[in-house]
Amino acid sequence: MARSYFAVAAMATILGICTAACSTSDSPADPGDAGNVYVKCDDDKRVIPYTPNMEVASAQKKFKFKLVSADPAPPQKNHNKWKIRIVDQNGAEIPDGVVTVPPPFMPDHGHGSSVTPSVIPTGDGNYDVGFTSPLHFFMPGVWRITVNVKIPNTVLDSAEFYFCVPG
Ligand SMILES: [Cu+2]
Repeated sequence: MARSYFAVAAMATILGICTAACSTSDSPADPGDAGNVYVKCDDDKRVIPYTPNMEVASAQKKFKFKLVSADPAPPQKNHNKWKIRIVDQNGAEIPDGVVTVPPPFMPDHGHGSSVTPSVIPTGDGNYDVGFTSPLHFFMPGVWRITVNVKIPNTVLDSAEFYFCVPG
């Protein structure tokens, strides 16, 4: 009897902490991880509206990072495939350097996807991302997709794409 009372009390405490922590969000329309409220975040200041061949500024300004096309377009919940293109300032393919895309991250929720998307070079600075292992946006909200160019252990340049995944 006493044991179950404490179990219930402990559970209530955990839920109380979670309610306080999980309700904190930069985006008032985002219900967090709570569930089934329709998420509208396309007016979020970080989010960029999807257009084919969209380019985002990179951290080091060494290379140009372009999202050539997304499938589905615009990005949607669950599995996504992107064609990206990364070239130097003269429009030439990066001679050496490996492109990596870590698992997408939800900055407002403090968690990411557990899936590391595949990155396959297809020539002339083009890369298929998510074709054999997906870009997995498993819930609605703001997602950050980071693209790195590395030579093996050093990041030469990187860029971030922010998208609102509705749902
Ligand atoms: Cu989330």
